Amino acid sequence: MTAPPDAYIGVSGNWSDVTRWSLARSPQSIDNNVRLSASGGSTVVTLDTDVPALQRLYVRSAVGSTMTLSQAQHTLTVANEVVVGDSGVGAIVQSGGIHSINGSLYLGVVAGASGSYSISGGSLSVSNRAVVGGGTGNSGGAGVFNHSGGSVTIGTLSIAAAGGASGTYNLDGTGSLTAGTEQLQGQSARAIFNQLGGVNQAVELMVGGYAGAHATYNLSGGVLAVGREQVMSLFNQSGGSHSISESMRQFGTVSLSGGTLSAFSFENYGVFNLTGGTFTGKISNLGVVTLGGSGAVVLNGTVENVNGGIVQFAPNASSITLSSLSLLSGAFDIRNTSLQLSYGTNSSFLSNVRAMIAAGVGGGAGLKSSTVNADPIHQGMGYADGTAGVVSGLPAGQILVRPALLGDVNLDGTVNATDIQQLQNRGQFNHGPTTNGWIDGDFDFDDVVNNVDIRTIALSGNYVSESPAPAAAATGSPPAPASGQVTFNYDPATGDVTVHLNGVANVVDLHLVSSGNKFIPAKSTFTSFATTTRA
Ligand SMILES: [Ca+2]
Ligand SMILES: [Ca+2]
Repeated sequence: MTAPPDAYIGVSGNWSDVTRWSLARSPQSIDNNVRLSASGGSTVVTLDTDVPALQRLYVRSAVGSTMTLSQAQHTLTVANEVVVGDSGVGAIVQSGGIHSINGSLYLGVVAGASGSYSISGGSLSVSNRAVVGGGTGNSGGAGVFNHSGGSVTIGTLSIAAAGGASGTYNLDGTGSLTAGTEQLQGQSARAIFNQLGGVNQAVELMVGGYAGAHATYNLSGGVLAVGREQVMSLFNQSGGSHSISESMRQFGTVSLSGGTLSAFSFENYGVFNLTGGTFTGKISNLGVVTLGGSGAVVLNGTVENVNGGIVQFAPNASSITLSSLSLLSGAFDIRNTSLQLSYGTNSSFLSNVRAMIAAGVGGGAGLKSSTVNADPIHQGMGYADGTAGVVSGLPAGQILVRPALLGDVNLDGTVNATDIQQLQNRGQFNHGPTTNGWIDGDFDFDDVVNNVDIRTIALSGNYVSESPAPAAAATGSPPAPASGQVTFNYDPATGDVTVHLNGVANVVDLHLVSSGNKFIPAKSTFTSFATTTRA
């Protein structure tokens, strides 16, 4: 049996004033629909008594007027749902007391209507859904939740849940929000969560229900602690503490410019901008990670590129210095990806990068490549400054770091006579006084180019002769190379490998290593070399 609605009528007053109610009594638990309806101006109903469990409570108004329920004390319990703003403008203002909803709360339910909930003290609990902007159908109005104090506990928080609905949750001060799931949906209008302070704890946080959703979480202060998090649109953090105890899956854009962000696991499929603040954790990067900016960046963990992920420094060259990027633990793993660094006018950048690579190669915190580490015989951490003019297409002011074949000093992907020529042109072989780098032929980061580095090339087997094999080669008579240039020639017809010194006098040893001990010195010819055969 359905009881008739009980409706509050007239001007501002107290809940307990029976003369204000259409049934000439205060609402009772048998009332299915209790309506606070303002027909003109601004009407405030003050809760001045405990209210027995109601079925449904509506706070609404005619267009152009406002209805507000004010609670500073007492207990208000609703068994089914509370609807604020299913027409006109509705508001609940709570500064104390207990408001318990054993169902759902809706703010701003239909197009053109708006509903707000402002809490600065006391407690609100919603066991099912709290919808800020949207109702049970497919349309919605504007919902706002202002939370500056008191505690709010919600089963599922949905912001801008329906098409056309917009919703904003503002958390600040000493407000405490605890929820099972928080969804910033933003189907066609925007869902926004602004956290300037307070504490927000959720088992699961979703920023944007799908790719292209209009959802934004802005964190500038306070604490956000979640178990799982998924971002499909925007997350901007400029301050505060943001921790993810389980997993973050990021398909949109996450920007960290201040504060702390820590994640047990962080999968980046979208764009992750670290321009300031501290990130702690491991980033598995399948998208784009951009490091550096106007603020100091601390990366306290590991970046691993997976399947084509890009890690790069921000293009704002002059503001980036390596001293503002700290790899406190773990490493910056570029895997098989090229890392291009814009350093502007910072003249110490190259040596800093070189030091980070050396540290990473040595196993410490630094730049490293797990691809290189898995194949140390053939690969090394190649790097070059565009200013040197030896890497094609690399402009001045940029540094390229990439896994490279040992010996590929010009980073073109091949070790051939061009690289040997570059070694000679750079003139750093056994030349002590200057610090040497990859482009000079120093592959072991000891600052000098010597026999150890040359031996590294030889042992790698990376060298390929790109001299075209003329017809004469088939007869075992390769063309004579230029004077002063050591070359290797491989004759595919005979399998012979011939070393031509061509007047170079300082080659002191030559190592030939075969797989399976099949190399037979007695069948080889050595000219101008002493040979040693290993047992
Ligand atoms: Ca090369
Ligand atoms: Ca060296």
